[in-house]
Amino acid sequence: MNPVRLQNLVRLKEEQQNRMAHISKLPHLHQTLFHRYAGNPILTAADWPYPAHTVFNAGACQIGDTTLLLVRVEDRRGHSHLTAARSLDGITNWQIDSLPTFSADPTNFAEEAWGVEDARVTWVPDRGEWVITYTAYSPIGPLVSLAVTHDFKTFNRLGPVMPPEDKDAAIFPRKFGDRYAMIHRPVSTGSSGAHIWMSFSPDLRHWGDHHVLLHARRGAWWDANRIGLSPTPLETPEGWLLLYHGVRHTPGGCLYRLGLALLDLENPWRVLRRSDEWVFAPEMSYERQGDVNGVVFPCGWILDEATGTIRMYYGAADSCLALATAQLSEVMDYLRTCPVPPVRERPGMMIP
Ligand code: BMA
Repeated sequence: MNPVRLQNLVRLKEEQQNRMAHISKLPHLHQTLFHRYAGNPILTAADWPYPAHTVFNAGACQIGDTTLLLVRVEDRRGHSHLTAARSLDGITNWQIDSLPTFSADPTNFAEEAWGVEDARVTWVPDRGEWVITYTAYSPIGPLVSLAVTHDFKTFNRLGPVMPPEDKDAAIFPRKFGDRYAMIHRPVSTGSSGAHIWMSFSPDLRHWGDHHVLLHARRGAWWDANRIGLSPTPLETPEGWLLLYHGVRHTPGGCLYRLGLALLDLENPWRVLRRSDEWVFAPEMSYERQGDVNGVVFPCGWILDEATGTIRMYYGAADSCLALATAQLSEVMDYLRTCPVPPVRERPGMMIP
């Protein structure tokens, strides 16, 4: 080859390599709040003591020294149930119930005909029990159901609390005034998008005072058109920490990414901060490829008060379960830099 041409080719190659090296460093310009556990995924169907197709989207709670995950298990009919996995370090040596812990009961609860999915777990001190919100799925559409338990062995169903379509629900651990509060995500055709709502109840069964808490943005935004709560709200001295997912529709399919918000401690309908940018997104192969590509979907996180570390458990690509950790102090520092949405004086409708 002509030496000049060869020299040009070498120079072009070097330039390209330099550009690639620069681009591969770019993600580090963004602050990384949530750090993936190097041994991810932490649980897969291969770990299951009975036949399972996929295991993902687990609710999480801490019971004394034990971390309990209430894992969504999909069988080879495509129906889901929930099974408890327990671990002392919250990372390894999971003891998985040998049979489904919480199965659909379509005989008594027809709304569960196609299974139960995506549990969020809240300890409610004034009731002395765990309250589980989950998606009950059937031909009438997905809706929010509640069950309570003391031991994750026996459960008492409170039944459906929201009509379809509604998902991504969790209740707060304490009352505001004399009412419980729940976050959920109804979907209605003809609306400007699927937004995150808040509702109140005196008894966990009867819900009212419904209003939009966080609006899905529009257009090019990462959280345009469809958003939903991810794990149960986490109480911090500065407010309730929310992690929520935004669903971006792309020609290649949906992308599920996560953003943060902060709610007022005593008036949780007031949004104090909301991140403009997503803080966690599918990047690793186990998040990018699976039954549903490009999904990170946490339903549970646990704060270790002693170390200030948050353990976020998330379903990856609707196929397996993974773990990422964050320091609460860093998350709060980040939130303090996020925009302050318009002030809301009382629970009530604000139309975007
Ligand atoms: C949502 C929920 C989740 C699921 C996600 C991605 O609507 O159904 O259970 O992980 O879609 O498929």
